[in-house]
Amino acid sequence: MQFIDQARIAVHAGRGGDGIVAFRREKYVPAGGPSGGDGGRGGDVLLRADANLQTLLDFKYKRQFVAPDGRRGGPNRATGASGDHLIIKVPCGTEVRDARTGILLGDLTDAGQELPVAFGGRGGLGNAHYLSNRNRAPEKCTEGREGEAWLLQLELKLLAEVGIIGLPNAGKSTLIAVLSAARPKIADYPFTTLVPNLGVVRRPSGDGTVFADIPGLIAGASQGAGLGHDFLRHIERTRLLIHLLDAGSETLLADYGVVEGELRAYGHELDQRPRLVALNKIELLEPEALKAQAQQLSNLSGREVLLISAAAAQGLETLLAAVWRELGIQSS
Ligand SMILES: Nc1nc2c(ncn2[C@@H]2O[C@H](COP(=O)(O)OP(=O)(O)OP(=O)(O)O)[C@@H](O)[C@H]2O)c(=O)[nH]1
Ligand SMILES: [Mg+2]
Repeated sequence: MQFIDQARIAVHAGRGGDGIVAFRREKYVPAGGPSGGDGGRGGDVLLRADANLQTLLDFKYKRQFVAPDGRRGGPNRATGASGDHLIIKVPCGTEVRDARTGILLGDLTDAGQELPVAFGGRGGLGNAHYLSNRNRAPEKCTEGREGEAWLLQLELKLLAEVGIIGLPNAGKSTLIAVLSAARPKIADYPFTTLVPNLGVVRRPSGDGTVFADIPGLIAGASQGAGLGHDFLRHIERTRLLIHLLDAGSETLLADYGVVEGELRAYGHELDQRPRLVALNKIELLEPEALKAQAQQLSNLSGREVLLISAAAAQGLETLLAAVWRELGIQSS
């Protein structure tokens, strides 16, 4: 699945309708006064958060959005119809910036939330407005104003509820592949994963929960080393992290420390995020050696250590049960 989490769109609100010049012409009314109506307002452009959308993919194909113009004024002081507002649906969690200045215009977090991004132009005034004692038959009217036009930068932070983190090669992509329909690249070299992979894992209730396989973190990721920093940003909104480690590593405790240290260094309270610790590739170890590794890691982390093999599909049910428990989702 391709995941686009940035898009740039141009929005143009409707132009106001023009005011018009008209005079009353009625039977038995000799000198009809000015009766030109005002133009209608141009339509606004609004963004609305929609729970059914998960990506900004649609904006790859459609990037220009123009709201309808207001209509011209009519005779008999009739005001022209206003342009309808144009509503653009975006996924929940979309941040909206002015693309030129980078200024944050809003953050659409909740379904149904709306953000006006371009206001329609005012309608022009009809000549009925210009009636005065000195001028009983004004020929003057004004044009509608142009609607606002903006270039917007949309950014969607991944709304994965569960992030899988760990050093390169820990088996994060293998795990998301075995849990979901995601088919990320898997290889025995570090930094195979360059952008987060999302996968939907079915909950016991039938709904899905989005898991994200985050590119490997290395020491210094929080300062921008490796690929980690960009993607630490993406896990800011996860509710739960699975810290995955390679059970066969000879530096297991140091491995654990590196990733935890990066979470702390990144800030934004990432290190406060609930997390599970899982040892992967357990099928490669003798039971005694595995027990020793798990015990040491449990002592260091102060957490229960889950034992899994993503490749051999072992321990996955226990892992998922722990995930649902942490998320407060009933398992069956
Ligand atoms: N034996 C064994 N190998 C595994 C297991 N899980 C993953 N691997 C292997 O470990 C290597 C790395 O797996 P990936 O899933 O690409 O690791 P990753 O954590 O996504 O790595 P990066 O994307 O580089 O951060 C691959 O060769 C996998 O086949 C496992 O449970 N057992
Ligand atoms: Mg990977």
